[in-house]
Amino acid sequence: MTSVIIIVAIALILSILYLIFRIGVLTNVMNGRYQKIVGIGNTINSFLFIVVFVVGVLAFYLSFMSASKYFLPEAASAHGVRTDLLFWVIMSVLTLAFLLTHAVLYFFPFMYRFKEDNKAYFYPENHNLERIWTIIPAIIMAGFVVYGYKEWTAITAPAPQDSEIIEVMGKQFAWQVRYPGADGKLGKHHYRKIDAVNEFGIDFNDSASYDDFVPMELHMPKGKNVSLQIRARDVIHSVFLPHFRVKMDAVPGMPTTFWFTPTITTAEMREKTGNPEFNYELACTEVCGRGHYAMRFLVVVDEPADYEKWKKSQKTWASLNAEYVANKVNAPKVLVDKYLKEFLPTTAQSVTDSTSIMTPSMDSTTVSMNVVKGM
Ligand SMILES: [Cu+2]
Repeated sequence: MTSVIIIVAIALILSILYLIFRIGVLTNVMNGRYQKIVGIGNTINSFLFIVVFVVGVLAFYLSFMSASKYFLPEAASAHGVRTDLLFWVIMSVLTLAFLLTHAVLYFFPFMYRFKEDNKAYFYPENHNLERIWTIIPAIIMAGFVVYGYKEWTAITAPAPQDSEIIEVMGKQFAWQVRYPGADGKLGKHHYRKIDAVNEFGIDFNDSASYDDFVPMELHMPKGKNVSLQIRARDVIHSVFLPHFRVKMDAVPGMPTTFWFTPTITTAEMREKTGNPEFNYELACTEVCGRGHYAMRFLVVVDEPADYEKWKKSQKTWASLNAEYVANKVNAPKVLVDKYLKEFLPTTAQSVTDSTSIMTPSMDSTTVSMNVVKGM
C-alpha cells in the first residue's frame, strides 16, 4: 500500500512540474519571447542528433569488431565458401542501406532545424520518388531471393553418384558413425534389432552389413563428395559441423541427408590456424537432454590416399562382434560362414551349433562359459 502511495505521489509531483513548465512556455509565448527559447533548445537537440548518429555508428562498428572472434571459423568445404559469400554480400548491402537511411534520419533534423526566417516548403507528394524507393529495394530483395535460392538448391540437390556414404546416428548422448566398408553399401538396419551391443540395429540378414565398420572418429577425404545419412535413435538431435557449414537435424524415424565436399585437411587447418592441437568436430546443436553438451565427435579430414589407408585399417563391426552376430541376431548361417568363420573362435562352430539345442533360459554367456570349461 505504501509503495502505491509513493508512486502516486511521484506521478503527481511530475505532473505538477510539467504544468509549471507548460505555464512557463505559454507565458513566454504571450510575451513574445517564445521563439528565442525554442531556438536555443532546438539547436542543441538537432546537434545531439548528429552526436547520437556518430556515437551509434562507432558503437555499432566496435561491437561488430569485438564480436568478430566469435564468427564462424574459415570454411573448410566447397559450399561453405559460397554460403559465406552469400551471407557477406547480403550483410554488406543491408549494412549500407542501414547506414544510408539512418544518416538521412539523423542529419535531416539537424539540417532542417528551426531557424527564424526559414519557412517550411509544402511538398505533399512525388510519385517518381515513391516509385524509386519501392522499385529499387524490390529489385535488390528479388536478387537476394534468386541468389539464395540458387545456392540452396545446389546444396540440397541429390548427392553425386560417387559420394562417400557415411551414416551418422545420434542418440542420448553420443554420436556414432558407420561406414559401408568395401562394397560401398551400408547394410540395412531396423530399430527392433537395436540392443546394448548392436547400437545401430544393423540387420545381418543383409549381406551388405558384414563389411560395415563403426569407427570412433569421423574420417572424410579431402576434395571428394561426402554424403551423410543422418538418423536419430531417441529424440531429435542435430548434426553440426561448423567448419563445413553443415547443419542438419537428426530425426527419429525420418532419415535426413546432407552432402558436401571437404576442402581443407586437418593437417592443413592446423598449419593455417597455427594450432597444432586443432581438430574438426561434430557437435549436437539441438538441446536434446541433460547430456547434450557431451555430444561431440572427433572429425578428421585426410588426403584421399590416407583416407583409403585408414579405411583399409578398420576392422568390420561384424568381425569384432563375430560371436554376437553368430549367436544373437538370427543371422543366416550361410552368411555367417561366408563372412565370419575366420573371426569365430575355433570352438565357435560348436557354439553356433549349440544354439539349436540351447534352452530358452540359456544366454550366450552361459554357452561361452561351457565352451571355456570344455576346453
Ligand atoms: Cu543431441
